[in-house]
Amino acid sequence: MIRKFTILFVVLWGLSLTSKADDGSRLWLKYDNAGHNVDIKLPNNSPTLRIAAAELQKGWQGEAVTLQLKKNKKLSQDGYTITKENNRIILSSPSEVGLLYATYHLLRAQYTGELPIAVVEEPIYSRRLLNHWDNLDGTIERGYAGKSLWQWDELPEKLSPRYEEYARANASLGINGVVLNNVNASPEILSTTYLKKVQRLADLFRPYGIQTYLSINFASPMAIGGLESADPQIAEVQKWWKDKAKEIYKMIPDFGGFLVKANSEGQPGPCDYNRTHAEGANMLADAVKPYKGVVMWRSFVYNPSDADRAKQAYLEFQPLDGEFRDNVIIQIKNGPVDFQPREPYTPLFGALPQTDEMVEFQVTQEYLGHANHLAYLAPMWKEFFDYVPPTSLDAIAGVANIGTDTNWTGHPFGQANWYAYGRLAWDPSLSSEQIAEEWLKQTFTTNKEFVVPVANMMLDSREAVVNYMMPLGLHHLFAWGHHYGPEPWCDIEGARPDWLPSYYHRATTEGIGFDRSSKGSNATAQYPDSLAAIYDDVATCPDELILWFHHVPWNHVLQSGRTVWDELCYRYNEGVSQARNMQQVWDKAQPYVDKDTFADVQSRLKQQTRDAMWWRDACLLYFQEYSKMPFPEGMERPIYELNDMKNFSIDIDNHTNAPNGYK
Ligand code: BDP
Repeated sequence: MIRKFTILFVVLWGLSLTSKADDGSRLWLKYDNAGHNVDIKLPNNSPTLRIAAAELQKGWQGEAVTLQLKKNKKLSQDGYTITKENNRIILSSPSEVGLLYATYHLLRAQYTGELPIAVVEEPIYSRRLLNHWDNLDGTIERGYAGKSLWQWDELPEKLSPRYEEYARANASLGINGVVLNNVNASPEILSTTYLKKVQRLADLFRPYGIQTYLSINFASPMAIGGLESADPQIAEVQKWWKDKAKEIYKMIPDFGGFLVKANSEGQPGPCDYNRTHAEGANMLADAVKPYKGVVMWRSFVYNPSDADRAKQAYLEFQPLDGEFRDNVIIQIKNGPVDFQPREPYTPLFGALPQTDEMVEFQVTQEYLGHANHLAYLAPMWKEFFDYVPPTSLDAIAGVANIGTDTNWTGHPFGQANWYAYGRLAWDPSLSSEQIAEEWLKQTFTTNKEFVVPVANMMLDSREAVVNYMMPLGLHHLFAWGHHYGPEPWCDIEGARPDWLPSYYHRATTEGIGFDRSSKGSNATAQYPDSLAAIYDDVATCPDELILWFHHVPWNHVLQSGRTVWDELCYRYNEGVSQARNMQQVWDKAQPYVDKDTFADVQSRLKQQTRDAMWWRDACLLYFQEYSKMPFPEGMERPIYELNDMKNFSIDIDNHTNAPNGYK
């Protein structure tokens, strides 16, 4: 239950942040109170409260502030109130970290022009996590903003100043847990050598209210423990994990727990020993239970031989409901395939009434143009919450988009996705628009000549990406390997069929789309009855998802009144126009933005528009081979030949894994 009551006193602070050169490194935390000495009262001098005081001293321009620790039966631990008494602002919370959150609330309000005088806030989830897919060698799986923040070679002796900045940014949003390493986990992370490094980071994050978690490799007892098996039913294996947990908790008493990718994409797991996911998860859960740790067990599993990939997580996990320990949380990707620009929600949500569930969003834009495309993702996450009530979940995770780049996220607007994820993890009822505006005002300027059009551009951007990449429920048309450009024709000998686009689009001269209705794979039956009926019927399935759930003839008439072929042409073109439009909006933003940031975004928008045309031409020319239908009247024509498109490729820069140009 989220309790929330805010009275806003709107004041125009007229803060403009453009006077200074700005390399993006300060994120949305550009506090500057011009040396104003703030009168602050603290209940004690703990590290957390010292951070709160320092933040206020750095950035608060208003009256005196009192922070008070106070039991409040109506508030959860992280909750807080903000009130005003006798010319003092009173921040009150049952916990120190709640006071830190209240501090950030106050500072944010100052920049968004709304001075709160009666606020009651508490987060919807007690676990709000960021997952890093960082490898121990410094690379990041699906990372597009430089290398890993964690300087494993220097730890535990040396601490990069960025760790503290990172913790601060997370705390300012209420993110309170970080998984440091990739789900494709190296067993080494559990070695004593690495645990000492992890301990150092955990110590640093603690005052910011951040708990540390690790991804583990299920075969660790073999890889680093010298055992011959990792079978969860073997006593020695169980003991190994218990001993490991003991070692970890001795070093990190508030360690959060384990994140596990098991029996997925080649990772080891309990199924290697004919055990279930529940047996594997429970063994780990038992090991961390005495210390209040949790196991976040991922449901991202699919086998090449089995039926429809979109059905597999449900098929595997739904029968296990009721078998998991109470400190296991099943971590489920928002969509049933894999972080595509648009997917329906994964039907496993709501199908495990006796098991804790959490959603995994992807903040890094693996399938939405990497760090080159502007795609503001709050609307995508809100769309998920339209179907899966936030209160039905027990926790939330987002796969981070940050790295060692000076501005943290590569694309300056990537910061907005980190910000939006954190804000929604605290309060999923916030609107995409409010979050965009908050971020813009704190990051650039409060001037509404800038904020209004740029927020609108952000709000349309994800739909633009869907349009020029994969409209109407198309999915996974990506080029082999890098998941950046289009390759609907991709066919690699010997490749798993469910890693090839044709598995998903199923284009023939008859029609296009994946029949997941009751006449096909029957994935629709995994949804609650009312929704299943809508998705199952080609006449009621929304156009946005039609090719996800149905295989339809090219001349099938959609709800829009157009044929599938015409609608595809229309949407791909719409996507290109939307990208072009973003360029125009951004040009008008020039007076309000640091010169280098302006040029950087401008150049990325050029690339985005070129890519949009690449996507449109590649997909339409390819599908036209099957539809054999002409482009609709009045529609802009492709400027490439299909063969050009087939030979078109990009270089992936080894360092950032980001595409850096065309060949
Ligand atoms: C896919 C990524 C792959 C990840 C996998 C996962 O392509 O790199 O390891 O998901 O989530 O989206 O486990």
